[in-house]
Amino acid sequence: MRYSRDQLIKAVSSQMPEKRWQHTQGVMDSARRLAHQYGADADKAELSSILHDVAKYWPVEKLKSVIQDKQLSNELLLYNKQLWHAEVGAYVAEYDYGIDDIEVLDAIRYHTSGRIGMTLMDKIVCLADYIEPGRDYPGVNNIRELANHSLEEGLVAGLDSTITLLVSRSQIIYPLTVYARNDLIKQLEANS
Ligand code: DGI
Ligand code: FE
Ligand code: FE
Repeated sequence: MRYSRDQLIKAVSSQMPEKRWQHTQGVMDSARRLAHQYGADADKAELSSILHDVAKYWPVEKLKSVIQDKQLSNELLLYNKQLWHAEVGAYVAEYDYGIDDIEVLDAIRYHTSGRIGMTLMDKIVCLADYIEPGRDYPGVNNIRELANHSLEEGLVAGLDSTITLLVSRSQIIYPLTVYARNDLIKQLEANS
């Protein structure tokens, strides 16, 4: 079945606590705004945002079994469980909600980790997730300001804040996050 925007919103919002749905709405608004500013398709940015955290409240065992059974990135299982909802979210978007746009599916899949060669849509959704109006963590206003003039600078600052937090807790870092950050810095250097 093909879902209309309203049907999708209804289906996704009913699967999460009110607070998480408010976060999702914030990401939808921020992603639309970034898409307008940086020349991306605002409807696609919004669609990716509606679905980006669809699997956030799945039980860990269910996330794990989908990653194993559907042969998604098994490597992900070696890293923080908080990364798993992104990969499973892309799967759910494709198979439960009939999304076949690879730009949208990848923006969902990489919204937490980032990746090397992030597309414009990947960048917009990942950064919108960092700066949506409901976010409140040390440094968020600096990331919001950077986002006003550069997607890459905003993302480097966002990924740095995540990496710094993980380091401060002596937690494992998913290597793709480090690669994503390094690649964005290389992009900035190439354009300077
Ligand atoms: O789902 P959200 O809370 O909206 O945000 P998210 O999908 O960006 O992140 C989920 C959490 O994953 C984030 O607070 C930090 C945590 N995390 C754990 N290990 C890693 C990681 N995030 C990244 N980017 N890389 C990691 O290795
Ligand atoms: Fe997420
Ligand atoms: Fe999110």
